[in-house]
Amino acid sequence: MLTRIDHIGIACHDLEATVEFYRETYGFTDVHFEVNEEQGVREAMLKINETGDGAAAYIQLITPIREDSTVAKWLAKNGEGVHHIAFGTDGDVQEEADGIAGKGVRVLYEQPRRGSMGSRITFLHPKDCHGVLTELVQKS
Ligand code: CMX
Ligand code: CO
Repeated sequence: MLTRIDHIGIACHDLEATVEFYRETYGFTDVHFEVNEEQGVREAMLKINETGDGAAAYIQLITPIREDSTVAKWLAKNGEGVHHIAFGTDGDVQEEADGIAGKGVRVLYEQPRRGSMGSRITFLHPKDCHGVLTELVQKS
């Protein structure tokens, strides 16, 4: 089952400056930096809240580390802004993806890949989701 918004992915040009904006403006001070070579991004996960069941929601700021990164292509076309939304799953992300694929939505990866903080992630094609690139996340 999809149980929550895990994060909103926002593409930006200057990661440090954008982190500073979220820190200064909203007081989101809990930040985790990571490089994901496979995804071609450097990212900052800013924690928004901590719910009673231990789940948290995040803002994921992403900036490309390579020119052929999908995020570099997206930024060149659209400029900075909301790039994707991510739903958290309470169980196996592949099972969730298989169920969604069975409804005719293209899942981008055959097997889940590594996401932030040891999570397992996969993506649904934006053209099958009314224009929204959608990620599924299983926490580690
Ligand atoms: N949101 C909505 N629509 C998008 C989109 C996005 N983020 N990215 C691309 N599209 C649309 C484009 O606008 C384009 O539409 P038109 O044909 O109408 O112009 C169409 O999808 C094809 O786009 P493209 O620029 O040719 O891009 P590609 O097909 O090469 O790649 C996608 C698109 C979704 C397959 C690719 O971005 C992808 O594999 N994404 C998943 C991985 C990812 O985004 N990683 C970064 C985040 C990592 C993380 O969250 O940890
Ligand atoms: Co993401």
